Amino acid sequence: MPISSSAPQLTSGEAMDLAVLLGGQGPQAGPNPRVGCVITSAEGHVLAKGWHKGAGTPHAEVAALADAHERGVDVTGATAHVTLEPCNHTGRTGPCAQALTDAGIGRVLFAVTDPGEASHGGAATLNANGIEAIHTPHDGAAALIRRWHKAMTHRRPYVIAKWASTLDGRMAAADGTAFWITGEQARAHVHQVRGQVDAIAVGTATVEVDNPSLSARPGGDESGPQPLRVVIGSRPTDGAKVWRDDNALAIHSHDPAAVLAELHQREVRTLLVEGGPTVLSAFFAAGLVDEVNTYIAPAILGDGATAVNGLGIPTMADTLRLTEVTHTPLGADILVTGLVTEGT
Ligand code: AOF
Ligand code: ZN
Repeated sequence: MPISSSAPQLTSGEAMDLAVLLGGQGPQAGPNPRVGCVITSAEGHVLAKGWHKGAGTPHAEVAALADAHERGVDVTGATAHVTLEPCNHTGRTGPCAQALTDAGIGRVLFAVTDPGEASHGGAATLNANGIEAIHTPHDGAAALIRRWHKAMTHRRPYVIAKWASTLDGRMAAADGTAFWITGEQARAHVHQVRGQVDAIAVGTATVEVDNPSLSARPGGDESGPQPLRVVIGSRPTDGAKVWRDDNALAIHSHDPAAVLAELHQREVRTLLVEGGPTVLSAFFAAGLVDEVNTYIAPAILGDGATAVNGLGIPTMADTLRLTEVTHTPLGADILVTGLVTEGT
């Protein structure tokens, strides 16, 4: 099919921007990264586009090649702009480095090197096949898979610690009641976040006291991908709501590193740790929190459990400070997020 002269002509940076936008349409949760691919002619005309829709579905490059094929577009000698280095392995699907080679692609620009133990090395394979594969770093492409990338390089899930507290840092009242510290908007936001992670962990005490369902209810009802429900600790919690179906897992260990090792085995890439204070504190003490999401309500309790305790920080100079901080008003409450960079 001839390319119309009115087709937009993109610089390689613009083609990668477009690949990032496409990749962003993929699911945030799941074992695989979000990846986009744009194939252009030597002049920068877009020939084909594709993105990865989740584990088990075609990778971005294969989706773009299928797009070209369906529309009868010849990609011989064309340039593929991919947000992640093409994979080099047969996992749930075949190796993209080979698919690009077989399709006659002339050049590959990729933004992030694949950290996967089995999947990395696609650039070397392409080069060996006589196809120039160039690493062209791109901030948007790195941001697209920031959590997944950290999980893969650290061989453990990316950990987000989440809690709701009063202005004086209390997660619950003295009698243990914790419903509801924050208002409706903040609670709705939590459900959005739950839909973007692979698993949610709480301790047995939280299951006993709150009997949470730990589902993602972004529109009020359970919908979209549901996280694996993980209960940490050894106390029995039979009959609790978390056990309503088999998308749940008990881990009889109090060691956060052991919990994460087990979840990594299960291809959990992002974990939301929702409490209570014992579990949250254990993850902080172990240096195994990557990100904090705190919903702060304009309320004061004066008594009751605080979210994080006993970190052994003796003086102000040693305060655990967050970076890349965001503040989002949610009704009367405020969401504060930030990254924990220490020890990473
Ligand atoms: C790519 N393009 O679009 C994606 C890649 O089990 P599989 O076959 O789906 O392989 C998963 C691994 O492949 C994943 O961990 C990551 O290293 C890479 N993902 N690679 O070339 C893509 N999604
Ligand atoms: Zn691939």
